[in-house]
Amino acid sequence: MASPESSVHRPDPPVCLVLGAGALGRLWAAYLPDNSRGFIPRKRDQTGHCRYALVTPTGEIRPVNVPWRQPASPDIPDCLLVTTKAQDTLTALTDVLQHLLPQTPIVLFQNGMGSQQVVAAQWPDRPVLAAVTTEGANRPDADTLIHAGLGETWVGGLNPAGCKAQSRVVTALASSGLIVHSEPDIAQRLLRKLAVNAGINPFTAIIDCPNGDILKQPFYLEHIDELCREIAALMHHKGWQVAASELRQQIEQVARTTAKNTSSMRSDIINGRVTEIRFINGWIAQECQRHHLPSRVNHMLTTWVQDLSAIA
Ligand code: KPL
Repeated sequence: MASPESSVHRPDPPVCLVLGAGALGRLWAAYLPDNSRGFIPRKRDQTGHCRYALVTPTGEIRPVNVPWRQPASPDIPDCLLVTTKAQDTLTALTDVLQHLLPQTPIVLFQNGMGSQQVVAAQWPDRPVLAAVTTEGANRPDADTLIHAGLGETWVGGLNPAGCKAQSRVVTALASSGLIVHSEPDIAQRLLRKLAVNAGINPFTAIIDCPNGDILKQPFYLEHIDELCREIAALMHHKGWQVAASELRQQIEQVARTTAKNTSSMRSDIINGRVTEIRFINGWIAQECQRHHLPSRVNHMLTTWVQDLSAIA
C-alpha cells in the first residue's frame, strides 16, 4: 500500500515555504529556486510579492520577488523553514501547522536552545528538524538583504520522524545552491553554536560594539573565563566534554572571523526588538541552576540584556 507521503504528487524541485521574513528567512528565500518558494504571511498586509534586493558576498545586486503564499493553497509545501525569532516560534507555528500535512518536515533555524525542544514536544509525530547555519545575513533597511559571508548549514532530526525526513530536507535546502550538510548529531551542534552565541552576543549588546571589538574590552576580559567555566560544566552534563579554554578559543575565533558584524542581539537592542537572551545565556543559567552548577555570569548577562531591552 502506498504511504500517505508517496500518494501526494510532488513537483520538482521541492516546494519550501518560509515562516519568518527576517534576514535569515529572506536569505533562504532569495536562493531557493523560483516557483518553489514562498513566504507564509503573518500579517494582513502581506499579500502579492515580497520584493527586496539581495547583495551577494561578491557585491552583485539581484532583485528578488518572493510570493506570499497561504499554507493551505494548492501548492502544499514539501518543507517548512521556520526562521522566526525563538520567542515567536511556537505561536507562529501553531497558526500554520493546522493547514499543513502531518508529514511536512518542519526545519527550525532558531538561535539558542529551548524553543526547538518545545516544538518537538508539542508535535511529537511531525518530522521536526533543527538547522545550524554560519551564513551571515543582515538587513540594513527594509528593502535590502546583505549576504555578508558565505557559510554552511547543518541539518538534523530532533525526533524519529525528523531523522527519517533528514536526507529529503537536505536535498530540498541544497536546491538553493547554499552548502548544506546532513548532521547526525544536531543536538551537539546546537550546543556548540549556543556556546559561541553566549560568549559573543550579550557582550556586543552591552558594550554596543561589533563582534570583533569585544576582544579588547575590559568588561569582556573580566568575565569571559568564568562564563566559559560555567558553560563547560553544563556541557559535561549534556554529554559534551569540552574544556573552558577550548570554548574561549572557539568564541574568539568566531568573533575574529565576524569582526565587523553586528550580532543579532545588538541589532535587536538597536532596533527596539525583544532579544533572544532568554534562549541563550538565560537557558544556560536555568539549566545550570537545575543541575546545581554555578551560573553567576550567565545570570548577570541575562539580567543586564533584559534591562537594556526594557529601556531601549
Ligand atoms: O550568530 C551570531 C549572531 O549574531 O547571532 C554570531 C555568531 C554572533 C555572528 O554575528
